[in-house]
Amino acid sequence: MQELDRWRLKGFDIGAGLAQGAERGGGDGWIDADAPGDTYLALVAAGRLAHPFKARNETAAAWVRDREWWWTTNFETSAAKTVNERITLVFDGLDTFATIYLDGAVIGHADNMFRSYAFDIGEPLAGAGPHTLAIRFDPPAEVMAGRETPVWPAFVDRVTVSRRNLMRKAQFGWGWDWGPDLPTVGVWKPVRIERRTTPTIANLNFATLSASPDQASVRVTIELGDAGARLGLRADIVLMDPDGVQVATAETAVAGATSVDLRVPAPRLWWTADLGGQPLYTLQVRLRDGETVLDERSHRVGIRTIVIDTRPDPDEPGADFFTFVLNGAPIFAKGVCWVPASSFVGVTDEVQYRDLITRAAGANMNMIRIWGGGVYEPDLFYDLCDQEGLLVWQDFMFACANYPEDDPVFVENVRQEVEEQVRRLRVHACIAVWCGNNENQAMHDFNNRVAGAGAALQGLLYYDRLIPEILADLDPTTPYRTSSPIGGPVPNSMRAGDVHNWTVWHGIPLIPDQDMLGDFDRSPAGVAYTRYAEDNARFVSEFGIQAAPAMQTLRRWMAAEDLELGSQGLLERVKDVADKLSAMMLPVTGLPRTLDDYVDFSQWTQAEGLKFGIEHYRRRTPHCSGALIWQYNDCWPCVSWSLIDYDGVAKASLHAVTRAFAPVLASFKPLEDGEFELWITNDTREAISGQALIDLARLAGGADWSEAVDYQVAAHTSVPVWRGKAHAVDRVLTVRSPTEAFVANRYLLAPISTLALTPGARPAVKIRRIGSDVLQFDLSADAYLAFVHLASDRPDLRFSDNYFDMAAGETKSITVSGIGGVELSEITVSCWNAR
Ligand code: BMA
Repeated sequence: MQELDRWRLKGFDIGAGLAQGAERGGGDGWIDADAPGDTYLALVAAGRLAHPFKARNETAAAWVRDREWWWTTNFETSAAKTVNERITLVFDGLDTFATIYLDGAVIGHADNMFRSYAFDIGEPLAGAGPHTLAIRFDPPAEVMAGRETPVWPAFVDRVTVSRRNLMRKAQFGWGWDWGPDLPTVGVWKPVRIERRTTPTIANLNFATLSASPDQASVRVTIELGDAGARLGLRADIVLMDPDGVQVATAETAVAGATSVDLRVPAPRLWWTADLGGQPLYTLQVRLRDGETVLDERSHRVGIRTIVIDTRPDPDEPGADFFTFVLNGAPIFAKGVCWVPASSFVGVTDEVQYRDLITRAAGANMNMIRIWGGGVYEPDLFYDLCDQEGLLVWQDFMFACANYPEDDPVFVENVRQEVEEQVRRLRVHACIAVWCGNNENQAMHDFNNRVAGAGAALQGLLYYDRLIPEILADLDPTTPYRTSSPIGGPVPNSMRAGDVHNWTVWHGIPLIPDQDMLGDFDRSPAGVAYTRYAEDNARFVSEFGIQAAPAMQTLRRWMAAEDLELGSQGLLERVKDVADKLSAMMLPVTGLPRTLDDYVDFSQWTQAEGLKFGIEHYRRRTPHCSGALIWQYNDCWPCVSWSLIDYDGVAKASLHAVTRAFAPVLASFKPLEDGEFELWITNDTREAISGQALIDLARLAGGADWSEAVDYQVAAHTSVPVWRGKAHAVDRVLTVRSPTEAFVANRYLLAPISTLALTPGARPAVKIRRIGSDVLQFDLSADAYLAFVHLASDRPDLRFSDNYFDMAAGETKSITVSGIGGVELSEITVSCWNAR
């Protein structure tokens, strides 16, 4: 195998490349590029383009999409082709409309960024070389010229402008309400030359058919590569447990696709991070012809069953459950929606993936939804989710649009894409559900009924027929949903399936006990996060609130003169309507007057709002069984719904969410009569019992009263354990566990803007070095402190907790770690009182 990772690229006027000999890499002006890589970033590195994320440069990069880009590389073949040899040029991904030239002659085309392409180059490769490989990428607008786009009438958006729905290309690249308009182009995945003389194992699958403590039944499927029709081949299958002990073996004849069922005694089951371990077995398959081994392949696999319980909910007539059941145990899905980690989709590296995925597991999450407007992520992503214990809700890449059904070439292109992605990903223990698209049915329904547009929905061919047929064949054991959201009398119904709650933030109407329709209400009261309390959804697969990234992140990317509220540079980083954030903040923090205020106010509002929503949804266990936040991460430095900004800096919300997602939750529920209930939510697999200590604490110190209540809560259950009165702007309801069985919690009795905090109070701080890369901050409070946080100019520092409140008399220790050491001078400590 020969990797082709060093390339050069050059832009031409449309149609001019060939005339200038680009197919042979001729002429000058080529710049270096890596594969996988990205054209914009190669131009930046060569000094030909100002970084599109810096200052106000996004629009200055608009010319890139309209050029004809050529990528070229040279290679030599080490040995001459033998008689039986196949020499294949494999592209894992080309973005998007590509014509491939080898030594000046066309050898193939590509038109789907989500597929790999392989070309037999045995014949054209005469001699050792050097050979020239060149790829012409045609501008999408040129390819699409004259093509009609199925759009929703009365809904003119970027689809109409970009015709993104006609291209099998990352949809968010054409701009989204959190992402810049920077459609990528280039070799975005690895390229290699493979030489083979024997049949190969093309694909391995491993599916758990059933699992009990005594025994699991698993199915191994082996698919052979192109020469697989050869007769008489056999395969040896070995399954080893995490300690390397063989637990099952089989020997079978193979041809085409062959399945073998194995029994695994006393299986060690794969669980999500919150519920158990992630034992990974090793599946090894050896392909042989007689005694000659032709190929070997292995995969790390997990034994687990997963189904979605959609039975009627006996306690809520007219509604059905929507509960993931892992290894027979119903679970509450706690997690986030994932968007590509960079606009430049080819450049996200292992360090970033590892950081984001381990932090999700560390934030008490157990599910990540890969949203349908991005990309199918690389194998590494799913390997990490297998290892960390995160289930993956996998959308197919269709989002917020109609998709053409009447073009057989497009349909076939989608078929190939779906088959390839299902084959690649189905083997992973983490894959919990396949999902046809993001919001296509819901938006269509909404447009038709609210906007009165009577257009047909185009795309059901994929979600209702093509995808489920492929899954029935290739992955029958993993659940499938036709869309997110879907279920019930209308797609976004609260009675069945999943819901996207955009009442909060977008003001999309929500009428309790009916379905989400009515008038938009974008007033501060209409979008207030307290409206999450009206949501009776069975599973919330999107809900969210925007916040600014850390000031330090803004400083790294914005022009100094734009670092103020209302500047053009800031507005360009808010891709949704900027006023919506004001409506969210107004009743909570009041409106900011400075950029520093804006960062703090928006982060406080987002953190408090998500906490409120999660606590509501979790108290509804088991009637509600999932809360996936929109959105986890960012593809560029911007103001968005993310919990972690583009530079990797956690917003206050990530820490609030981590606490609210803890397996056992103690939360106060405000009642309509002004009283409060304390609820204990138990997401573990065992019944729990313990004591909760409740205080009505004075902000200045001391408490009006303290109470201790005992609780007993069954697994996957939520119950009220106390009811009482509390009011006044200078008091706070607090709850804690004497045994740290749950995370301490509090309910502020007034918005932070009117809360009677002791002005100027700060934590007392003692700092100790507890390792070369770790500092410990011991904090103590004399009065109630809100929003205590540690900050740094270094985006790589990680804080064990941050943006928390401290009651008077409370102490807390925080560790700060950073690779390569952390210095005291790099960290500041502040809080809301001292603003
Ligand atoms: C949903 C998502 C995204 C969008 C988000 C915020 O519609 O699926 O399309 O970015 O809400 O508006």
